[in-house]
Amino acid sequence: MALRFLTAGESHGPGLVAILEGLPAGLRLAEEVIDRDLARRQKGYGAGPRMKIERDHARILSGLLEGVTIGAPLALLIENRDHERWRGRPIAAFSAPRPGHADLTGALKYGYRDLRPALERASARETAARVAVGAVCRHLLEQFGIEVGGYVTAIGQVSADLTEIPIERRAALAEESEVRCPDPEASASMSDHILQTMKNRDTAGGIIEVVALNLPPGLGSHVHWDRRLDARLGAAVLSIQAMKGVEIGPAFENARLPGTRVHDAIQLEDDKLIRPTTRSGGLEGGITTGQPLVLRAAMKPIATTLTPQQTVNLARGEEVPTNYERSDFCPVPRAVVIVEAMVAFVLADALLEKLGGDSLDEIRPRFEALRKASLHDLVLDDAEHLFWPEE
Ligand code: EPS
Repeated sequence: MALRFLTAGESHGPGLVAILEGLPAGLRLAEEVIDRDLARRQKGYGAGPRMKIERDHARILSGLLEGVTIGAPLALLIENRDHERWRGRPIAAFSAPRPGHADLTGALKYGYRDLRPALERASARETAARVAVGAVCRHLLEQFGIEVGGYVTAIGQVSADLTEIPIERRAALAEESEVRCPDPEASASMSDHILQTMKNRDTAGGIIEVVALNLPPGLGSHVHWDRRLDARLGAAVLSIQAMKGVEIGPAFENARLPGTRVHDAIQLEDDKLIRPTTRSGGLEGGITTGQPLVLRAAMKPIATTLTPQQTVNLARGEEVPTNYERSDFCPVPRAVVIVEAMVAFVLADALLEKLGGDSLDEIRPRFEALRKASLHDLVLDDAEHLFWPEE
């Protein structure tokens, strides 16, 4: 692993902190680059009232001198504006866990005297810190022409039809939609579905697709389970609050088809190796093929519902309905930015691991020298080999 990060902070505490370690020196960076993604994360139909309170801004506390990284850890601070309303005030007991949240499992594990500590750290507020880290990683990838973008493909029962929209245009089109969906018709139905969900005092989940363009072949590896890029992407995305499924390309659809209809043929055009279809999702053997990388994430409807659910008051030992905690109705449009962030982090890590080097100046020529998907970059000798000689 070349890059790593930590986050700290509670949802209603003073703020969130992230430390990103492993960035090369020589990357020009401004807080605005991070704030742009933080603002995108706050915007989306179905967000709760908290997003009207916060104006997320990341302060870069270290690792940057004269606006350029120095190879040292980058420390980021995002203050919680909402904290003012909580500081110095007694907070009512919270003893009835919400089914599906970390309230019960967290309390069972850590032995809390109140469920709030579980809620505070499990909350998706923490994803603001991840998005800040992801924005820096995205900025690094952009230095090499690699783009990461995402969009919503389904909310509840409403699915987008993306067959006519080229993969390169989807993320930009999605930014024009309040539900971050590039299909305008589906967008309108998704907004209706979210409105209906709010009226029903319920929550809605959905599916997010993230695409990475212009990746070089050769990131990740087939040689060990924890170096396979699909595994690293899967773990990173499943670590996001409420994400319960990940697929690379149309994996679940592929599982129902015969092999001859699933795999992307290999063709020769001049001396370039061409793949006419993209069903692999851009990864073969845990390694990038050089095609667009496509990842989908399934987000469950969040656990905090206005309609009470059945639970138990753990302090009093009696069955009770859940109490409503202020929350989102459908965070799926906002969560696109979080999935992008985790994908950008994994790809930046894999790129740095592949290229090595301590500064951008050192890394750039290595990127240019990478093997491309063409015959003249390969060294096959078409000869017999004695791979396992007699002892
Ligand atoms: C969340 C509940 C809401 C959301 C929060 C996640 O927070 P609060 O209880 O403060 O209203 O707004 O998301 C964020 C704060 C955020 O920044 O995305 C939860 O229960 O997970």
